Amino acid sequence: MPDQVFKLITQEEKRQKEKIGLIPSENVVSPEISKVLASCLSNKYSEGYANRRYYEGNQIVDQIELLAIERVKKLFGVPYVNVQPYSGSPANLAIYFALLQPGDTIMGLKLSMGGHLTHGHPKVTASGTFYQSVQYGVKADARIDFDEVEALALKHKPKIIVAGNTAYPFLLDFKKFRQIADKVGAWLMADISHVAGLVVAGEHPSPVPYADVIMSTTHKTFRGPRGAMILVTPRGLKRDPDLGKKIDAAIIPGLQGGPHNATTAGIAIAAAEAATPAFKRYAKQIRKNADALAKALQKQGLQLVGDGTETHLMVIDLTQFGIGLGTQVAYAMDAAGIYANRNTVPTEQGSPFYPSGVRIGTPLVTTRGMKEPQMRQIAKWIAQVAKHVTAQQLPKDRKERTVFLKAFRKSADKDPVLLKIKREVKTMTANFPLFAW
Ligand code: DSN
Repeated sequence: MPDQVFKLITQEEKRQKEKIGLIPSENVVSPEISKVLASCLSNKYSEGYANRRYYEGNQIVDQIELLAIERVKKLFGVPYVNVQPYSGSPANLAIYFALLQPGDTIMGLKLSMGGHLTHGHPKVTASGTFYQSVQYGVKADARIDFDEVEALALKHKPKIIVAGNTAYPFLLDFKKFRQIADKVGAWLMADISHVAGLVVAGEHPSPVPYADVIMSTTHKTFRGPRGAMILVTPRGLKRDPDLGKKIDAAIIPGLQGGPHNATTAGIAIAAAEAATPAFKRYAKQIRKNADALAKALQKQGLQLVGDGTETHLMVIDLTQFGIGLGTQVAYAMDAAGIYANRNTVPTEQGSPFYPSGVRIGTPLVTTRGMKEPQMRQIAKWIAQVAKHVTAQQLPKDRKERTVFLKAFRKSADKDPVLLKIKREVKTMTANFPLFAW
């Protein structure tokens, strides 16, 4: 009898097929990448690097890792690449470990304004505990406040400035970050996890001319397996010819053991896919879909952080309906067959657990072949859901809130308005395979 896990995987596949995935950091890999992820490569230990491993039997794995490195180098135009990080968070930590001493100062975008935990979020994270953390923010228009970045940099003299984000709808101005980094002699690190696929396709400026070191996860717009890569730029290598070696040493023995070889093979394939004209078309369509979705949401009366998007993502600001309603709107959207994630807005008056926004993006639906007409329909459904469920306000008391949301979640699954949308969503998604490109 097959293991219960297979039954659960079948259910998960059905869920992914029937629902609309709008989490901007999620995507669907090609059948080729799926195949290598399930291959014999995951049987092998390969601590170390090609031609200098601690374990025997890596003749083939060495070739695969070198292939992945060469392809990524060529794709981004950089001289040094490490494809072994397990994911984005350990990769960022590896960069800090390579370049900083404990207690040195790092600077990153505030989590509540679109930054990432690993960019120095204070108290609860390793990056905010082992290092002095200074956090910059955004202006009233939701764009990065470069006056603040400069003032903080001059005051605190960070060793590293992080230009990166997870919920920021605008293009990153790497040149401005570079100018500020140069004023204080800081390393400039770009975290392009969200936009790597857009960068490759020319839909987002490249950090290569400006940053010293670049980190990217490989599974978001880049549409590869879940993993990460660290790129050293020509500028970074000029500043420190040993930078690549330092990054390698920070990964192993610094932070990790054996690399996940199946993932490495998946990165090699993703890099080849990203070099094709089809991928360029895909990235262009991500942007077109994001613009169409943003405009349609606004037409439906919803507000967006920063009034729109220049990338693949946007954050719906629900404060017009009340404070902290992101959780219940995200629950209700899921009940209606559209899954996203709750998110803080820059002017947040709720909390990270009960924030006032919902973050959405178009990489996954674009991979399924959806275009502008589908975006307009999805916007109608989201607006319908938001207006329907925000009439019920979140209780202020913490305990009452938990009880309310538990009951709300249960009732959402039986709500006739949400069930009707769920049926309509299912009819739409039936026409879009998970991987259409
Ligand atoms: N979890 C990723 C995201 O959703 O943006 C970042 O780590």
